[in-house]
Amino acid sequence: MSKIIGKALAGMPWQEKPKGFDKPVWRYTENPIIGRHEIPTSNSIFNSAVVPFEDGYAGVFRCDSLSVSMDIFAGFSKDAVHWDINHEPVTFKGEDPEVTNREYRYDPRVVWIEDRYYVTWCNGYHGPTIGIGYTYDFKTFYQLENAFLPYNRNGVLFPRKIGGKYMMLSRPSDTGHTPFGDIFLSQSPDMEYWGHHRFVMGTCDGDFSAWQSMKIGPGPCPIETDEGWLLIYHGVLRTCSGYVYRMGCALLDLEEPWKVKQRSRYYVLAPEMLYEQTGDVPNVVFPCAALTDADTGRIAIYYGCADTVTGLAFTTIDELMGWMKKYSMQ
Ligand code: BMA
Repeated sequence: MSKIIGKALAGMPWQEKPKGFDKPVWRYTENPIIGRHEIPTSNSIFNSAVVPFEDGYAGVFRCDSLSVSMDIFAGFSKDAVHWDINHEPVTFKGEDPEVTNREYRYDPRVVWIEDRYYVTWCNGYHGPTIGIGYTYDFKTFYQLENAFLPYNRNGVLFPRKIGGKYMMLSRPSDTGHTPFGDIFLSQSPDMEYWGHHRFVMGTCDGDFSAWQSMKIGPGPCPIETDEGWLLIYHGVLRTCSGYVYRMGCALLDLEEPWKVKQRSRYYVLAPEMLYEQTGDVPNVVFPCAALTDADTGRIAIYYGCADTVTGLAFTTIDELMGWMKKYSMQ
């Protein structure tokens, strides 16, 4: 039995694993939980992040508009299933308009660190890079300096300092639909200057684990456990009819999280339902957030489906640890 290190969250969404189901992650029966037109101007709502907030939940959602521009919107919920998403995108306060000027914003992650909620996202600044901001109330947002030079995507913060440093995973990329991508870790004393970059893990050559052979990228903020940091990530295979995005998991060392202790050879979730297989970009499951309950080891994963709608899936710490050990890369 492994243990999640963190808070209890008894009220988080949960459904038991269906009887006879033999995979480690199962979908919410009412999926998708957020449809594509849930706000008046949205073409699609997906790749979004949620956290516990006050007596309910808050989140930052990727809503592409009817002109198909990419932006991030705050939203609130009592039960983490039904969401009220603002009709206007997040605007950031900041000292330098060079930084706060919006080109495009997408694929947010949100995490509570110390005294506030940090938001990271893919931020257009002469190409994609990692934007960082924070909020106390999901009403007023403050933007910090971009973490890196372009080009980079999937900036994902750890929920606490490790060895006195803030830590962020990311996936250096290119200007387009990047045909490569490994996960790296960067460290910062102050959330502004990032360095001490470390390689975490890369793609898998050949067909040993083909679902993650073209590129990989971190998903939800890593989950602290007594055995290490549990990382849920996406992996991509290039097929003759396009990219296919699946979900996998890995276990990173608690003190030196660039060291991989365990990694799943088999994926944990793949596009199989119609809402994952068809949409603006077919065959994509793209995890960006997880709620966890330390008392029971339950995990609720929020993931984008076919770049169009948002899905919810469930697992437990023991399911993922067991799967990784049974179908290990080592
Ligand atoms: C990636 C990102 C994601 C998207 C995925 C599949 O490069 O742009 O936002 O979900 O491609 O299209």
